[in-house]
Amino acid sequence: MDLRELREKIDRKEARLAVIGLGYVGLPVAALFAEAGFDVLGVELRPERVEKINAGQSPIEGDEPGLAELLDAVVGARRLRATTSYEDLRDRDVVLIDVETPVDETHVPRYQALRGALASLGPVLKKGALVIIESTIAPRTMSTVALPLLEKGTSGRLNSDFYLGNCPERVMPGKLVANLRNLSRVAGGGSPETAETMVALYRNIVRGDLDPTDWITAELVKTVENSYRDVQIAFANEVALICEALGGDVWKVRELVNKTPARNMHLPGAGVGGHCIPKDPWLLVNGVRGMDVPVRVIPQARAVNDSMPLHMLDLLQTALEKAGKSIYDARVLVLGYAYLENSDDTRNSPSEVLVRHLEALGTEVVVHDPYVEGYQGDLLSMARGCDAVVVMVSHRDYRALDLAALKAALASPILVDGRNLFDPDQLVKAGFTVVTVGKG
Ligand code: SAJ
Repeated sequence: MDLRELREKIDRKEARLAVIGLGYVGLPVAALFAEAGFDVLGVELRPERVEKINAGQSPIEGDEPGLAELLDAVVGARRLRATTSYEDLRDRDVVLIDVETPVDETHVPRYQALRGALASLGPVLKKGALVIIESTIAPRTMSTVALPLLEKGTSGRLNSDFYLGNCPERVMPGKLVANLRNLSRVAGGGSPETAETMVALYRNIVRGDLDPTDWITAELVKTVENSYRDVQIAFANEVALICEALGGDVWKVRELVNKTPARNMHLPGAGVGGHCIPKDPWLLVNGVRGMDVPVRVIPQARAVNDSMPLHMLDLLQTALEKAGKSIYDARVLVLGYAYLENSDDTRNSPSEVLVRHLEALGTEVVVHDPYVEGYQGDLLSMARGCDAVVVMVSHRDYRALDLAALKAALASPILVDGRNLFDPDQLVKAGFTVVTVGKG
């Protein structure tokens, strides 16, 4: 099968698709292509997930609007099936790869899952099939990792025995299906014709722009867009530290700065968590590892953002000492353990860093989070006898907090606000000592 024949099969929706890795990216993508009318096979290593999916149930935690119904419909219509066996991929014309691409504690990408998927796929890949990596990868990964592994596994050559593309995903927990349908995507092909074929394929599920390009551009776009956000947040955090030292109010400064055209100062805060923003800058930086490129701003921005949970600890320690208390034997209530407001996702949570350091000091820590298993419960009873409260996440639930009741429960009315969630005047009126990040 050559690319023209594959293109025709895609246009007739006769192309048989596969998705390797049925996680929070792969599963919705598989379901959307099945809903569009394709026969989709999902390959997933975890048998319990395969079983659940083949029963039409979503194994994905959290509230994902539209996913459960979508899955139930396409599995019921027998257009989506899951398996643990790579052998079943032999008749697939297009194979999407959606496996994890983490970076380790030394900020080096760990491609075990990606290498494993490619090494298993090569020997069973149908001649002339199109392989598309959707995972976020460091620039040059397509040419230095994916291509060699597929050439070896297929004993074939690119753009004749197989075709290869990179189409980075742009999903977000809580909006998996909506983001996949609506956000634009970059289709990086191993040839212009491959990129065009990718656009024709994704047009079946994507309403946003589909921009054909090459591998390196696709790899750069995804890692750059998240590095951009990380650097912007770090800038806001650094301005917050300057404002604290000068008696300024970064929240007011930001509001007035953003009145200037072409300014978009981001939100300072208690830290930067999640599965994308803390990781993708390191993937970008790794794209030029070993090359003589002076990469400074991006790593420094990571350092600034990673320091913010510790800055929260400093603000807390100072507030306690001013009240004649010692952090070492204080009891502290931490509000929010998720990495993002109104989410149950705790990956790379700034709160985890703060709690670990507080406990290392001997502080007694109580953590509340209305969305995270294990941290739910009655906030006021958790506040009883605490010497301070630290707001780490701006969950909507906290806006309705009865401040008088909170003050009555606390041993000392100290509140450190890492997300400018509360109006300080209201807190002072309620008798609190307030410290807000970015306010001197
Ligand atoms: N944060 C700040 N200040 C800000 C924005 C975020 O401190 O101005 C913190 C958040 O509290 C959180 C972390 O950064 O701890 C990440 O927040 P996020 O809003 O970037 O949410 P994510 O991690 O889910 O980012 C995703 C990304 N989407 C993809 O990778 C496909 C990101 O590119 C999007 O910009 C972001 O969602 C979004 O805009 O919602």
